Amino acid sequence: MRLITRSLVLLIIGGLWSELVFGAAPDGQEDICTNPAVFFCENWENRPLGPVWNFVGVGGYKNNGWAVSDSITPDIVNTERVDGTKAIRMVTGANKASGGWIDAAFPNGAAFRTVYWRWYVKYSPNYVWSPEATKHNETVSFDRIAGASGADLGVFNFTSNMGFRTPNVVVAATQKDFVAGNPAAAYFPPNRNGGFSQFDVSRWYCVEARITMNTGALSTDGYIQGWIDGVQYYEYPNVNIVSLHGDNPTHSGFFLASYWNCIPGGPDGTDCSRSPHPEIYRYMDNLVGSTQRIGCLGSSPSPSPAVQTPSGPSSVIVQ
Ligand SMILES: [Ca+2]
Repeated sequence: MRLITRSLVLLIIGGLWSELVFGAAPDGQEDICTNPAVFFCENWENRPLGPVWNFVGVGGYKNNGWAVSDSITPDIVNTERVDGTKAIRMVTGANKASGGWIDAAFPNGAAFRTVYWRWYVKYSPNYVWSPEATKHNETVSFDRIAGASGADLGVFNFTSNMGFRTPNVVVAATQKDFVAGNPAAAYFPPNRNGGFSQFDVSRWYCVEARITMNTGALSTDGYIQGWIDGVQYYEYPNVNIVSLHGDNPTHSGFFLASYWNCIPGGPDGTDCSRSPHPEIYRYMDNLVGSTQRIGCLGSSPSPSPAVQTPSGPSSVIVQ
């Protein structure tokens, strides 16, 4: 599943940012960023236009700054936005598998068993979905023994797999069923409120994932929920999310990918001769990480349901 090889270098510069905030959030961030439960914010408003490379490692309010893989893309644009004037444009070049990734460690070295994270996403009018996997965003989770030099145990959120456009709220390449050769069991597709068939192009969506890691490597006390435009389409209590590299896995950062798996694949899914596509964009804005439900801009989200009927991902047929 995970075809990106990378050496994660989390650049942390700058000083301490005051948590004592009154009124509007600093750096032009959205108001919810002043909530004590919110630990991460990025809406690109205090970032320069052009390549993200321009501000690699530069932090801000509840933001440690980004590590960047490519000097050209992704970039900050003013042609699309949810708030303010700017958004990030994730670029997948014509007949390419990737246009670069960026990632950020949580401020103050924080790591959490449970994270909620919400962002807005919009696909360009010419966007096409991969016949294998269209990546999206991921939580970063390291091997607890090896640390940042070890394997990334993160889980992808709102990805699409096997040529189908239905987004799966979590795809974990280190989930036990995935490792055992049954990747569909780790997809966690929409299973509530009539399901959600696909993202359309040329419109913004508000998406939010809640991921509670399992405590034991093989235990099934993880919990997954997901919302699109404030509607809960995903509900998976009692699941195993990460199975390798020990007990008590945690989330420690966010990762934004432009990756698009090509067939037949080549060594890293980079031979796109049999899966040609144009240059395509995925815009994103208003990224927030929290230990509580976030909701969409201008909304008051309902709390997470307290009691749910157990249903593991293996019982769901992937469409
Ligand atoms: Ca913005």
